[in-house]
Amino acid sequence: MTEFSRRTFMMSAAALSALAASGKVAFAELPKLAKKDKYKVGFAQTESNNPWRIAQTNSMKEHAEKNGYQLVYTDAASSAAKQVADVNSMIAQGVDLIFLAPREEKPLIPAVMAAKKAGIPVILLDRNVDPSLAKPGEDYVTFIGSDFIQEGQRVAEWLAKNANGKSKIIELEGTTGSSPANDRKKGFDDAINKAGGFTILASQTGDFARDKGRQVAEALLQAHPDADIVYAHNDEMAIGAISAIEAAGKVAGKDIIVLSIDGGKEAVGLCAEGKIAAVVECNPRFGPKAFETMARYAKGETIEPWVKNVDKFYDATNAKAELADAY
Ligand code: GZL
Repeated sequence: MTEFSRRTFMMSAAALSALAASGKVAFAELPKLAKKDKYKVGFAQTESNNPWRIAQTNSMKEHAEKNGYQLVYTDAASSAAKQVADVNSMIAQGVDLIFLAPREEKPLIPAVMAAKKAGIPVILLDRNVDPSLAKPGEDYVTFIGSDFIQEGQRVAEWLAKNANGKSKIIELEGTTGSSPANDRKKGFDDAINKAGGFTILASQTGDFARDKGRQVAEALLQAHPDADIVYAHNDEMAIGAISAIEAAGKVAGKDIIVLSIDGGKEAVGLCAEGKIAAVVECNPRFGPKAFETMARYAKGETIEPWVKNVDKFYDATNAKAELADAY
């Protein structure tokens, strides 16, 4: 370290400690939530382009109403930049707490930090932020959601036991940079490679969307006519892939095994029909646990860093019987 930079470092360290001692600059602690009867709560949603997102939003609106809270709801229309702006507008409106489903792991960090700086607690729902950039219990209260790595692993473990000789995989990834896409890929790929005997021919994002999933599946099936397994990170892309499989003159469930995650009614119905082989649930009904966690935090409880959702599993053995309970 040069003499100049050493002196600069010493000066800034001294200045910072003086400021901290003055109480003027708190090294922002995790904001608390005062106990009140009525709250103004923000919910920053990523988009409303699929049944999963709509089910999550409905659950949050229903439970905000049940609690008698004012809900400030925003829809980022599939734009992380807009979601950051949405959070900043909630901060400007002086909400008491923000529920945030960060569309992608990194771009939403500034929003999380801005809320913390403004003294507004954030609870992450459904999707997470990059853990190297923001921490539960320090920068936000907690993450409420599923174990996406485990979801991918469960699909791979089912496939390893039930492939019956099929082995050539096309993978349809979720939204690039989102925690479910990153972790469902990691969980599945690591487990299927460990099982041995399978090849992932291609892996490409369909952005969790039905038509994009169909288009990508169409292109990859043409490029890889020997593919006999499709692993989709969500139901929408799995259903899109079934259209592509049928357009290619093949039979889903016979020529090609289709695997999915989410467990919505349509996919579980297709599982009961045999077109989808297995679905790991990722339940979107966050309302009850979101507002229960908020109430615990308002009472002064220390919340665990991850409030983990438990996911069901559907295949031919239970899809018909459990269809009524699917979201
Ligand atoms: C998962 C959630 C994902 C769903 C998709 O928690 O973020 O986003 O799996 C949805 O269907 O688009």
